[in-house]
Amino acid sequence: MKIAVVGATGLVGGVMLKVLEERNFPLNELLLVASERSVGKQMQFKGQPIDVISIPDAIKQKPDIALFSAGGNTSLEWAPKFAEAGTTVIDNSSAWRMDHGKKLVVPEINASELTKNDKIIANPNCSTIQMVMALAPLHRKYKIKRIVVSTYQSVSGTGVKAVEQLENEIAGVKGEMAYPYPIAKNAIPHCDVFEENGYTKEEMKLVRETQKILDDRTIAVTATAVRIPTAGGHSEAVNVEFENDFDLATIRTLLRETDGVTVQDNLESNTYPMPMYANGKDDVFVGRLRRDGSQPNTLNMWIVSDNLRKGAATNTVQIAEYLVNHNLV
Ligand code: A2P
Ligand code: 11C
Repeated sequence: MKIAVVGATGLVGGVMLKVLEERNFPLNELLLVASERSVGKQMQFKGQPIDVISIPDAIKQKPDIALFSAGGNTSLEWAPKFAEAGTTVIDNSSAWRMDHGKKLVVPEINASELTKNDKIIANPNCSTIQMVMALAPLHRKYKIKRIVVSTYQSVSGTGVKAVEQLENEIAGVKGEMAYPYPIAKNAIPHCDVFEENGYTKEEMKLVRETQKILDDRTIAVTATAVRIPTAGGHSEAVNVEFENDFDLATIRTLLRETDGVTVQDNLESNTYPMPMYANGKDDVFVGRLRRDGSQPNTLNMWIVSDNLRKGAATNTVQIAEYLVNHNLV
């Protein structure tokens, strides 16, 4: 396999390289691709130096798969050109997610939809991935009616500049601002841009992407997305109403049996998921499972995951692994 990582010098690109290395992805050639600014720089993969190349140079080399994390505009412009050259693109930006002809894939849930004809495959948003990982097995058994989700999102979701803003503020150093306000000692109810309906784009991703991945437009979703001063790992308080009644013991069993989900829920030992411990791990951690006594068939839960791993790089690499293992490239 010849694999290209487009956006290799970025935050998610760097984690993609780490994940490819850790999982020993079956590749015999790796192309590291970034903007013209980075062409000629050297990066390391498995201890070997590799020169960063431009997108046009990468297309000429016709990689089998290109993992994209270079922003929505780069994807819109270049993913179709890779696809024309025969490359399968797995795109981490929001550019193609809601496109009718494109699959939006969390491998544990819907990779079986993929065929050889899917040349541009979309990777969902981090907040959506961790939520549907925990909800998909419950939806299959009890059928979800409505989801109310509030997020507590790490600055790493915004990018390097935001991580630097938080570090500078903690160190008491003046620097560039990625947010319109300080983030240290603060909570900013504003992730991504505002849409005309008064919600942020991040909030609407939780609505639209969840319905698409779970393949059920009848699921009602409403979201509030908040940025908090954590360095890695998004958290979510999720209130979910089912059509059918459940018992908590079965919910715990279902989640324990779900690949990629770890239940951390023991009140006696103060065990519950936290971003500090989810950071750097690939699983989605679920805890604080409890019945919502205010209405029937409703569950409260707390979901935490590393937004750069399962929320981005790991999920993208898992899609690539699925394609390779099923001879779809
Ligand atoms: P570069 O480092 O050369 O700017 P992040 O999400 O952390 O900001 O990273 C974005 C990634 O996307 C970087 O690797 C960046 O490369 C890359 N990138 C941004 N714009 C382009 C572009 N027009 N063409 C190719 N790569 C791009
Ligand atoms: C955040 N979820 O934490 C965003 C980052 O749609 O791919 C990823 C944005 C996206 O702000």
